[in-house]
Amino acid sequence: MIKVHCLAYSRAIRLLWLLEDLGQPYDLIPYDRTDQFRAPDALRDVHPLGKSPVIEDGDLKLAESATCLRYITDKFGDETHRPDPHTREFIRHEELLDYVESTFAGACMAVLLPAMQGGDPPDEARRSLQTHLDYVASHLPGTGLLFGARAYMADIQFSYLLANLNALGFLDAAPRVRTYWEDLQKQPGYLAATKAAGPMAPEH
Ligand SMILES: N[C@@H](CCC(=O)N[C@@H](CS)C(=O)NCC(=O)O)C(=O)O
Repeated sequence: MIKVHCLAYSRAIRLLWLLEDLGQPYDLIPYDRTDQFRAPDALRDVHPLGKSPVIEDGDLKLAESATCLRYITDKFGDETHRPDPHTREFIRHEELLDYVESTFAGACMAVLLPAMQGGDPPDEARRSLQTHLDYVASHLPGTGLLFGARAYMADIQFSYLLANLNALGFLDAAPRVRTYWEDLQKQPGYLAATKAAGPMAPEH
């Protein structure tokens, strides 16, 4: 059974969403945040970077949520969380799945970190975020999720950052992205994962 080292309010909840969708049991190892909202030292005993998620499957230990999502779909032969490999949508989905942590997360953290400490994000960071939110919106159809009504891995990957942006009001100027986030929260896997591990974002 896959072991998921899951910090509170973290990207690890993405993996629980996928595992819940697949009906696969998992061993959830929960960690509380410190008073500074950091990972506890115990996570450094699990992985040198001391971050979450980390999964263990037998003697394999993996970090990076996008890699973990791909590992889980491949392990269970799942074909329902990404487009058919013979289609153009397949590589677009791969691009978006990688974009979330490689590029979008940096733009999000530049506003989230100051805001979480009660400060005002720099104008430059706000402008950059808006560029990224417009870019995300450009990939969304008129209604629903990125590739239809069901969540693919890229949708799951977006969820954590959108939860945190929304909690601090940063989706107010991006109405299409906000309805996307509202639709993501109706997905059964999201509901099951947050029931198991708590919300993706703290209340502010
Ligand atoms: N790119 C990594 C990011 C991992 C990461 O930064 N995790 C956060 C939680 S969402 C963490 O452990 N933060 C605690 C800390 O840095 O103290 C991924 O996608 O898994």
